[in-house]
Amino acid sequence: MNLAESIIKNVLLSDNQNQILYNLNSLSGKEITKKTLTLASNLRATKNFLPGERVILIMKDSPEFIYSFLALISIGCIPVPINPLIKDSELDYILENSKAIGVIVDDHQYLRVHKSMFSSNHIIVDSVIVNLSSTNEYTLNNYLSQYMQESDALSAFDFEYEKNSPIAFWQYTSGTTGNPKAVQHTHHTMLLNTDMFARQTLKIDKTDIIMSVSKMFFGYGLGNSLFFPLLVGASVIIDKEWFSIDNLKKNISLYQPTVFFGSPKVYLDILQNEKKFNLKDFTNIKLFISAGAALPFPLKKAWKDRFGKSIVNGIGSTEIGHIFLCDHELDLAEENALGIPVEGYEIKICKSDNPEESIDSCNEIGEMCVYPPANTLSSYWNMPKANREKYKNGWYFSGDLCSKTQQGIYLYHGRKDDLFKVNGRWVSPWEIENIILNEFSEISECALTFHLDENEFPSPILYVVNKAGTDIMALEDKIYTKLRLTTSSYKHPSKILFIEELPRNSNGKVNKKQLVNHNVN
Ligand code: 3SK
Repeated sequence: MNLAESIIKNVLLSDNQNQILYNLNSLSGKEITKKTLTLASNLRATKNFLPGERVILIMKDSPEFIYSFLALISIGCIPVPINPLIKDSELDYILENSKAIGVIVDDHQYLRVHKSMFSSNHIIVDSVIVNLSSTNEYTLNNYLSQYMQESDALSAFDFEYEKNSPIAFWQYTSGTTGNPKAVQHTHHTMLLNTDMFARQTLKIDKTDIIMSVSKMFFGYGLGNSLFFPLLVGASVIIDKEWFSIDNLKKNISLYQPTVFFGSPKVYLDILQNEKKFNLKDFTNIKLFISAGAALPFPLKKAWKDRFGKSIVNGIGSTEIGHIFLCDHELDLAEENALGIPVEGYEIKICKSDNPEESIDSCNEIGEMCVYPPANTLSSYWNMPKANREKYKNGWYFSGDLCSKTQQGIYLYHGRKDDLFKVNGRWVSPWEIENIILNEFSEISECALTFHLDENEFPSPILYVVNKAGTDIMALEDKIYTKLRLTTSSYKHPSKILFIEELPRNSNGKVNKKQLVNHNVN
């Protein structure tokens, strides 16, 4: 079943009254799907928007994001949403790597996409929908001008494109090599996750009003704000602004959500600004969910003490598509407890990279591997080596270190490799180290790692071994200037420490673990 077809038919042919609530406006789910069909029909008539072709979406959360994304899937094109704050150099990489034939941008992104395409020798055109393979340019309004009647639109449309490709959409994720990898998702992935996680586990239904702090360019936000409401029939609050406490408070009091998707950092920010909130603000919210990073136990406890409701802690990944393990309705005592698998997902702990060699005994630590429901296993685009490493016999190797208790509860023991998350987003040390070593000949070695701040959130720390006679203050300034120009700010070190040598293990490899929480004061 085509993913967009399921959503559109579910909305148009049901009695769901779901609303997209935004910016003091609202649009019904039916309006969104009619726009989707109109845009899809007109895109299909445009040369180059052919099945299997990738189209990059650089948009803030908006109704336009939703119907552009769905229209592309409807005609077999593959939408690739990316963070609107992405650096131009990263955008260049993705444009090149994806071989995208088009870009859909919202107005504020318009000029920077031009700039980026200049630098990567793509064809420059003036438009909001940019067709990279020709000099055509369009605005969404051009496309929507031949508005079709709902019934004509639906009956005239055929969704037979799944035959050409099982892939519905891509999401880029950072990997150990530093370059982002495109995760290819099938049509079934989010149909199943919505059913298993949103409908059956969380029991979200059409009476709910969903609010997600995570934006739709990220897998967590895409599920929360697009798939869950449109497939379940719930309403959703979307906001193009980035998260702030004032904005959050405004949206809560304006729209009264019943389900709230946040991250550990968001819950901490709310607690730190608790004077701005009162219990009344949260009375309609029956479910608080956290994902994107490990939820520290003291934070979970402080939230319950303050607001009287538990936060559901979920573990998900871009490769699986959404949350596959959580602690919903489990009152767990262990501080590092993650919970149990979401129905439909099998989980085992492996002690080697052979999925058949799983750990049966309790409390032994290994890598958590996930076997998703039929037809929902993803893969990386054009990365055979990474595919071999992460996907084996239908199992996805998550890189999370876990153990299992006798009661079947999974416990967390950190990440297998050096990657770490800052505010829910992956930081690849290699990427930063490479930039620095390439740029500064006065640096002989460097290592990016992290320390846990006073709230137990990871914060990047850069260790630098410099050559004798270097002006350290000037070097520090130059490093920050370089990083500001080339990478997103969440990857920047909160501190740069100059040391004499990096610790090494017996094989001569840098031992980063020794640097984690090394004295940084
Ligand atoms: O936690 C995550 O990293 C994640 C990524 C994609 C989709 C959903 C989630 C929770």
